[in-house]
Amino acid sequence: MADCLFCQIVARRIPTEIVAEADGLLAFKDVNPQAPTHILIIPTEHIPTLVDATQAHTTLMGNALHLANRLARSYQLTSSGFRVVINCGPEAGQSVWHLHLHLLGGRPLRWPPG
Ligand code: DGP
Repeated sequence: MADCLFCQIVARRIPTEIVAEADGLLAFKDVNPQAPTHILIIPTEHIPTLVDATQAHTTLMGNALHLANRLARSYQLTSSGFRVVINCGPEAGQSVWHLHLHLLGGRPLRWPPG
């Protein structure tokens, strides 16, 4: 999608600190980090929101969680803990309409979120 920011990142048209690429997924550092580790995991395919993910995306979504697991290990977050978040829709604060998982860690994370 030409007008999608994250599709532009997938196409390498916007410079980004990419940390992993595998299984139809790209992981890169969030430009506005909310924790010492804040990584976004996106499908390279344009899927606007979690609501648009279908049964055909089951493996992709499983791989996204597995990549979050792998990155949490490589950023040494597993002992202290970490959070994986998908904001879906306006009231959840979704601002980029390309499905993404946030991997957050490296500081205490409050619950419930604001
Ligand atoms: P959300 O609010 O859940 O839609 O999260 C979108 C995230 O995307 C937000 O934490 C900031 C991040 N972001 C927005 N634009 C860019 C960008 O150009 N590069 C990178 N690396 N992250 C971006």
